[in-house]
Amino acid sequence: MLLNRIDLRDSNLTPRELAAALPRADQDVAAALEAVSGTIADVRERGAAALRDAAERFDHVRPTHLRVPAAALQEALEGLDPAVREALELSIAHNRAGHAAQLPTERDTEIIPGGHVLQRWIPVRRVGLYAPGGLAVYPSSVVMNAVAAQVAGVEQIALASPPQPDFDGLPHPTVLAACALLGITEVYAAGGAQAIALFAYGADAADDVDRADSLAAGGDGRTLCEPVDVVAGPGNVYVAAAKRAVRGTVGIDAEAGPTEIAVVADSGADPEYVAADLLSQAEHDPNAGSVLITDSPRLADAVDAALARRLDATRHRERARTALTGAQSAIVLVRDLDQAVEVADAYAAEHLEIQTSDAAAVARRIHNAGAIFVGPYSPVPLGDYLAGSNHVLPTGGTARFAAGLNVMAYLKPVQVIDYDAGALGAMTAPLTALAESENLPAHGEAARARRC
Ligand code: HSO
Ligand code: ZN
Repeated sequence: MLLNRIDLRDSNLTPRELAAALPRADQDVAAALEAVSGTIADVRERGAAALRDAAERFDHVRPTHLRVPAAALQEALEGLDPAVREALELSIAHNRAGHAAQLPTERDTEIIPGGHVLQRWIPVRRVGLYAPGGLAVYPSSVVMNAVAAQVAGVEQIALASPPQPDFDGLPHPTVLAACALLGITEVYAAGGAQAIALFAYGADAADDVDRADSLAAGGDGRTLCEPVDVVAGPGNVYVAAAKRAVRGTVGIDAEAGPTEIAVVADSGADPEYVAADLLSQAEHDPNAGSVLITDSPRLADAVDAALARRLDATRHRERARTALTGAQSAIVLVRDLDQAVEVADAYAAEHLEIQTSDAAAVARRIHNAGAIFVGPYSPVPLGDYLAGSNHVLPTGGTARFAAGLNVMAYLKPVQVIDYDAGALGAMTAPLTALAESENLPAHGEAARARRC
């Protein structure tokens, strides 16, 4: 057997015991926080000079251009494989449609005659997006991050991605090309915690190249990057730690952990589909989690066998095998679909597939998942690229309380209070009573001063 088995068919666990029984990778953000604090302080103090030193140390290249020149973005777009370009354009179009559906509408409520509260949704002005460049390069994540911000109405979008030794210290050309397709022109060659610090605190130019790049981009010739209001985007544990460190100075979307997939499947599911989907997320990372929840021991055996076969044939078999055989992956045997739903909710997967008869009805019963994929023809990789849904999703069980990246990450609900004299007059007595009860008489005086 490839995957661990957890047999819950005869168990009657409390919610806490159930959560502890389920497999999960742990990610020590607190330890990483210590590791990144020096880098963050250095970027805050020395700006661009610190970014170059950090790049040399962590990315093994000293970038000439920290701000990617417009010509490099254009060149990357021209060099992009036409099939990839077409696919990225399709992904952008689908995501625009999917995210437009998330936009909340302004609503005015007349609380009392003449007294209105208007609910507005105001986009943050400036965001910094991070696109990782470690084990894999993710132009699709550029699309996911940026489209949500663009649909939300964010005015200024900057993006950072690690400098690559093979590309002259610029970010990967596919990432640059994706930026060009999205109309993002402010791009930095910066990775890891240093990129997050750059966005949180901004940075001054350090040398003549920085100054020339700033002027060429319409800047003041002194500043490399202005601070942003929100930092978003996935990354490794150091990026997660850096986000934790700057949270409060800026808004952040979430701290991403290793990716994970759970599949709820019954005896009618196709074991090849289930195995292929479990493997698809395992290829991301040796720490990725793949979990099958099923009431059919026969399906469990068939999926395990299919996985073993597929694993031998797949390109990233080494890291996928580590992921699938690790303690974070398992087949969980349950009594019935009711228990399957209970287990899926307790696990709160980043991605949850439902491959059962009447999958839509089972999906409706789920409370906790970053995104839910219904039926045999909605595999997670469809959501990773083209479904029109966002693939930046809550990991590590945080789907109990957190959502995937969406337009709300970039919008602030602001209430606008607009009362006329009659409406204020009607509120003056109860307002005074409450102010006196809190021993704040000047509050009541502010209302009475209007004499209405
Ligand atoms: N499955 C990943 C996202 C991704 N997949 C990017 C391919 N590229 C986390 O949701
Ligand atoms: Zn993926």
